[in-house]
Amino acid sequence: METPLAGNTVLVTGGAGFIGSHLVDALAPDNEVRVLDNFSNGTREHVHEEATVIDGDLRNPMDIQRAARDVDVIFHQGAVVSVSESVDAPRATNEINLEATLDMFEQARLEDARVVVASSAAVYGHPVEVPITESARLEPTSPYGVQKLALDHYARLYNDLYGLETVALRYFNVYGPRQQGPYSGVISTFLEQARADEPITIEGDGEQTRDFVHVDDVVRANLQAATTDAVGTAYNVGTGTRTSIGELATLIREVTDSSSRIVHRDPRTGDIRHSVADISRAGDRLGFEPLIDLETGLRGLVSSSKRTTAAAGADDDAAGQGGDTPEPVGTGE
Ligand code: UD2
Repeated sequence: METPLAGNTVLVTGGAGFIGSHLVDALAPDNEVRVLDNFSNGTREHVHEEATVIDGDLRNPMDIQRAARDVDVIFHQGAVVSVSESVDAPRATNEINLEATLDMFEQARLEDARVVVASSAAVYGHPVEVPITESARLEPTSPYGVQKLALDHYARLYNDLYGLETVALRYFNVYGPRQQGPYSGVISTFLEQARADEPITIEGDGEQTRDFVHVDDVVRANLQAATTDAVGTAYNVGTGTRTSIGELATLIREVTDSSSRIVHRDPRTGDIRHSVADISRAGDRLGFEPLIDLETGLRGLVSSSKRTTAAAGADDDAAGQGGDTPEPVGTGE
């Protein structure tokens, strides 16, 4: 991937996680990369070998201080990404998602570093209309969404009040290799079901829509945010294309060549009906353009997990065990 950022010292928090580890892969060839992760959800094997790993906790200001020393750019991806966990524990998740972000901003001021921070489509809650622009109503429906909204506002405020260079990226439904953990998102759930020839379970009527954006496009948006002059604001990061969950189920059956049945169960309580990004601000000011359409992304995902499975099988064979280890599924920022 073409990297507009080179010769810098950068910190990626959550750099062992889903999005963070892909970002590290893109940055490592041309930059000095540090990763701060506590490996609660991240995976050490996913961290690029040239990155320096700091096994630390976002709740510990000393770890933040150590990780951010002399950096030029901080990509703050580390977070508790589970909406349901935030509902169960608003206070504890706020500590990680919001308070630690404030510590990160404070440290960035001392270091005079730019901060690109992971925000979320969760800031919008139930949208009044789609596609959603950045100036749409902000009414989150979960503590997670409130935490992301607060950090998104703080990013703008730190730019306004203190001149800190900040950019908040509001991710829509991100998917791609290495998505893992108990809170995995519909694409990895459907892929697992299709591969196991189990029924693909649609929650509700399947007419609800989402904007699925490939992690490589999300990485591109981060790199553009790291070099843009248009700081102090938030950008939607999606594709601008809406896909219904029913269409997704059919597509996943196709790309996996599966004969799984598609079944319906009860809708999720409080589910967002339609969500799709208006990406014109990111297009105009960052030059952001998503390059991977859903079908291409899903086909890539299927073949990359086949390669992972084959490699794991070969390793196991070498150890005399045989075996079949699928790519783990889940989410992370
Ligand atoms: C996404 C983000 C979340 C938050 C939220 C804000 C992911 C993984 N999550 O949640 O972090 O930002 O947006 O609005 O990107 N579904 C099924 N069958 C399944 C699983 C899911 O039908 O087995 C449906 C589910 O009911 C929903 C849709 O698929 O309508 C997407 O679900 P999701 O959990 O992947 O993501 P979402 O949009 O709720």
